[in-house]
Amino acid sequence: MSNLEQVKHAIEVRPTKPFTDQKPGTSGLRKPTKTFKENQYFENFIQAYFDDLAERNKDKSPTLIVGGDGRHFVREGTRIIIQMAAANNIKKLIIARDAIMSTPSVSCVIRKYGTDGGIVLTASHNPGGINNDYGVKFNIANGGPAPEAVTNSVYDKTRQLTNIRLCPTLINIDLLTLGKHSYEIEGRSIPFEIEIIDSVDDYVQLMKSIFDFDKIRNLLNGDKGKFPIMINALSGVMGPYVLRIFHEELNAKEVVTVKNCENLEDFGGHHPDPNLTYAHELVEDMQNGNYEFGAAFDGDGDRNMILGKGGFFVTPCDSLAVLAANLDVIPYFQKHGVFGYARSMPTSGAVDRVAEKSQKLIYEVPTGWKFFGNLMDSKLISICGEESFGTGSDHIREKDGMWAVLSWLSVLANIDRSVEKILQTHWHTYGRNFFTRYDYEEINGAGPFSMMKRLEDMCTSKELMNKTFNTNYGNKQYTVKIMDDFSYTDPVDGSYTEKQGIRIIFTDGSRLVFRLSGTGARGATVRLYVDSYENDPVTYTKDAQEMLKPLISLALEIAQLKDFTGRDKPTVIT
Ligand code: G16
Repeated sequence: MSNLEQVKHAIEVRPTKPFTDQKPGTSGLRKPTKTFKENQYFENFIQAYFDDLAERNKDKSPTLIVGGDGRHFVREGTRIIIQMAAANNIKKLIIARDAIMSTPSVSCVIRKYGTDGGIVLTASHNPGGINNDYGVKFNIANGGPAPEAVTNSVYDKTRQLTNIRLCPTLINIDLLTLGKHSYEIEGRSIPFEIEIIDSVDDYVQLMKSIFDFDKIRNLLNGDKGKFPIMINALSGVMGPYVLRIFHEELNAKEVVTVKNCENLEDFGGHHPDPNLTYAHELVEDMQNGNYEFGAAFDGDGDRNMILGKGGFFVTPCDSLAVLAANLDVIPYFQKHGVFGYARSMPTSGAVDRVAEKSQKLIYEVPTGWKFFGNLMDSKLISICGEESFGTGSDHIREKDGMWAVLSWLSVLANIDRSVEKILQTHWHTYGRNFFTRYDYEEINGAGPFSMMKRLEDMCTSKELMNKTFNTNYGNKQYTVKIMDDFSYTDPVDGSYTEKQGIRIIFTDGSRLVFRLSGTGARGATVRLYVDSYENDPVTYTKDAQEMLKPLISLALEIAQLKDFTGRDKPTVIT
């Protein structure tokens, strides 16, 4: 029942100074937490968003979802958003209990409640806490991340901002109790409403409508015996979702071992990025051979890492391809059918082979989940993924870690109980794309930018075209077929984006990609992606790092990476 408070809250217009550095990156604005907390930095960014929203909703007071990944300043940030929303003509905020909601869950509830969008307080896989990172990202009415047209417009407004609007007396809102509240605001013709929801409930309902939970329950602890698995939530937002789905809904406490399922403001010191480096605890747990399957999530629950028995690593590129090839085991796709597939440009071409065989469309988009939204809305694709540990489908408009795990368990329940065997069978059917990513994180100075500039110039001058490189590895030679700076025109709305990464494609189809990360909060992070296809079965069991050695050394030589960055090895290898 809605609870109307009798007090009238006044709107304060507070002067502010614009910042010049509030340009959102790959996925929202990410900065050190302290930056957001000082000098109304957070408030400015939110005000610019509300100004933009007002411009887009001239005849309407929007309703928004608000949630965050539980890191330091998420609860305080939510309280600031409440005060500012009331003063900015927002009709209603639907907020997760305790302000905690995974990114996929935000997307789920935007779609379920039909809201005009949402605000997600997260820096995703970046570490949290007062001395680490914070982030804000805006989602639109389809549930997906705001496209560049919106983020650019918000950015423009951040640079012209002169004041922020808020209701400072709107305090002590109970974020812990489910319910609806209304507040009278001076100068507003309609009350301001808040609803506190249990987003875990909504999300679990969605998962139960997609997957056959009985089948997954039977895999875990059924007629074929126990199938022990390990799930590590890295102290991010996923803990409550993991416990609810695996221990309650699937009733599999006995066989599903969980770790780090308490959501902590500093993620317990974890770097909540589910890769081989930062989720090493899961890798070590899996290496003991006691678990058939392992998975980890990132801070806000949209990324996932999948491991098989003994720590067998499934690259996110292969994960996407395997799921794409086996979607028909999932009731949602049996019902809705499978349209095409999509991947981000640096992601390996493994899913392209699945598309080719199944005669479905495949789209290659720039890095960033926002580029998949139009394709899903237009029913051009059903599943998409990125090498950065993101996999998802058109059930929502964000990548979805839990969805990927339940998809994998569905494949294991229906196809083969071994992750490694599923991969081997897949490679024997489609060939294998060997893939690796080298990250050189948080580099100070201009070096990375100069390196990219030089590579851009090389694209323009075409100086590498048709050039053959000999490597120090046997008689391996590579001839450059294409070198370009990736650009993309959205096939649905025609929007155009450029400078999305340098591609060097060789005559044998192998690819090198260089990009600067758009999610870091300090310094510059260089990413090098290497992708090479083999269809000789003898190679399928080989180690990716060994197989890719010639291409990696060639990449470092072409980019003169050490000279520009001062780094002689990456901080993370995937
Ligand atoms: C975000 C985006 C992803 C992107 C990733 C990596 O992930 O949502 O689409 O692939 O960043 O971006 P970059 O290479 O620019 O760092 P998340 O999980 O951080 O939101």
